[in-house]
Amino acid sequence: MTPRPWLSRRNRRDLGLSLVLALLIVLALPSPPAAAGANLIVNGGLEAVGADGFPVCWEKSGWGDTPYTFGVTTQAHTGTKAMQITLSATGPGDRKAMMLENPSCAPNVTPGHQYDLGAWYTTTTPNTVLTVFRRDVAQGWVYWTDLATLPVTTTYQQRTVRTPPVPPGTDQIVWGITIYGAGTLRTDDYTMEDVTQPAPGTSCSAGPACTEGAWQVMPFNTPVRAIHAVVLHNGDVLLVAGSGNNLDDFAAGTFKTAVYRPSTGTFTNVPTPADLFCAGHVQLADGRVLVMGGNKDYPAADGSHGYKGLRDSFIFDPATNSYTRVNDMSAGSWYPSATVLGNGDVISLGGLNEDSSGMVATQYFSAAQQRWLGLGEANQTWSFWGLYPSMILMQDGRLFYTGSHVFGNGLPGTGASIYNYGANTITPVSGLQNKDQRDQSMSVLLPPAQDQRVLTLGGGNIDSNPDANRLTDLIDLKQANPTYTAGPLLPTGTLTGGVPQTAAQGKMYVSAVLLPDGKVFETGGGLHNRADPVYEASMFDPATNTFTAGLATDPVPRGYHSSAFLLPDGRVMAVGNNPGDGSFDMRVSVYSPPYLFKGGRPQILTLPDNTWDYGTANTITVDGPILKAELIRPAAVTHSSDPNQRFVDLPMTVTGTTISLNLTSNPNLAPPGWYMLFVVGANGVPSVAKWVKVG
Ligand SMILES: [Cu+2]
Repeated sequence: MTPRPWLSRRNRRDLGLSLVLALLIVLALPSPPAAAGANLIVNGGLEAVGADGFPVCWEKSGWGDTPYTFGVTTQAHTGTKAMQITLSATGPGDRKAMMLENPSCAPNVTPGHQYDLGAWYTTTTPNTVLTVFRRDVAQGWVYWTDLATLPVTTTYQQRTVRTPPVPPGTDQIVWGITIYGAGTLRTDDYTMEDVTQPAPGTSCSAGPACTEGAWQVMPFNTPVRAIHAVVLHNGDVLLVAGSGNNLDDFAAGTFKTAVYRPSTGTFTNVPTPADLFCAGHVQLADGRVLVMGGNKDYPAADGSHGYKGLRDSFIFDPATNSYTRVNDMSAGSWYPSATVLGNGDVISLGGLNEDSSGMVATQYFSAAQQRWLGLGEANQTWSFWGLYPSMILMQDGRLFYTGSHVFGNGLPGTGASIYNYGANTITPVSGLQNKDQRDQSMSVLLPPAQDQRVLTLGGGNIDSNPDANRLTDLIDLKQANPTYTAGPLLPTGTLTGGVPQTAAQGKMYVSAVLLPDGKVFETGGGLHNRADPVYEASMFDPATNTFTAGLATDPVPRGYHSSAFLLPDGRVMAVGNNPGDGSFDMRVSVYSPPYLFKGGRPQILTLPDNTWDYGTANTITVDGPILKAELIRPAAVTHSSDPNQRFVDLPMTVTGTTISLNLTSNPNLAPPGWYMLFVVGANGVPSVAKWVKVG
């Protein structure tokens, strides 16, 4: 290849610029190695822009005196933004659309791995080139290589090119497209994927991330206080604040919702018709989200009343990003539960009523009638279930109240029970440890749902405010008279983000996320009422009933009003934190579990039919050996409560790379709705999900 005279000058210029930017912008964020199979580019679609109107995590780079224009154009490949550079003459010098050399923007890479770099572009000059820089642990940012010249095209074309193996001592790269001839270049929709296939028997080469996973804090914030999070079947994430625990916003009638698109890092604000702060929410069978109750009033300054529950209810439609009102509930509901049943109906229990007393009705939403039944139409026990009671649907249609709840003591008696709506009975369940210190514990139906086992983790008590505990409890709901048994203690955490503490720390406000490899990721939490975040994360294995301690911890504290949930690409997203000083953490963290550092991910190549009936076999094709397949119901989580989270095993019939997946005939094991379909390769690495509609 002919040496290009401008190469050395260009590199010098870039390094100077990068130093300035690094000083101005860089936060000391942890830098996880690359996660295989996901798009590693932050803001690859260029839709998220900063105050200057330029895409977040991108920069205008280049050198020389040739006149040029460099900006954002609406003539995009997708969305409404692309970068456009026009150079008036051919050299000397160039202009480059480059990724920022900033730890939270630059993609992390693993030495020895190869990556496919892709971009959509138009160009009127053949004098363009895809250029890559690498961060050398010893030398800092250095030029690495030019990978491709982009042929002239007036309509958007995609160019994808594979890197050579990343040199030793490299931890990040940035890349972009350079124009050095007279003409106009537009670029959009950048992608980057780890395509390394591990040699048989080769272990992970990503260092600590191989066993701990790795967190990355996104370079943007949520525009709303993310108290409620619902993963939608189009891959977006609904984030609901309502008044967001902010009295001024409540007084002003300022209620907020935003929809986050993980693939672009963009947020869409959604008009919010009522104060949905501390409402309930659940996905309906068609993928719309039923939102119920919320906040009618904050406590009176004179103490004459506490929080009051709204009766309002809405359906959020991901197709239009809008709320539509349905009929009112039969009682006000602040902190209500929401569980979808095998027939697609929804039961809501607990919370505070319109007069701030305990809500004792069973509120029942009929899917067929698309309305809440009146009090007299639903079976009633007139029992108070507490706030956000965790009510998990059992395979026989009954609801298991796990004892996880929000605020203060547990319910009288054993603190856990089984509720039979049809028979109108409540049967106590014994064995839950320390039931009055399980405030803001979390309960999950363990993978697979067919095993009918529930794990309850941690908890505290905001009234008596002891140190939160490390207790866990396990129960097998297949037993005739199930009782809880003590599980292993949660691993100890730290209070200061890495500095070991002498005291063993437990946690309330804990999050537990079902992962596609069949394990449960446990993260976040705090030691006391809206105070003392605990930095600890672990992996629970339902097959052995043990925790693996010492996983990477979220750099952001995640206490009251925080949530963590699974994204369709196999990563975990965490939002929210609302400590006692009334502040709210708007940062977004994303966790890549250890399985994303083990090289090639299996792919679901075809899914001929994504609407599955109960008891049917459904064919997919994949690109290699598959260990297992499952459906995971997308999150609808708030306050450590997501009783609908479930992992439904799909027994397989394998014929080479054609696999027949058998869906259970029991709707109580997989209530109707949209699910994420994952396949898991022989090395325990899951695919990216495809969406399947059940029922
Ligand atoms: Cu709340």
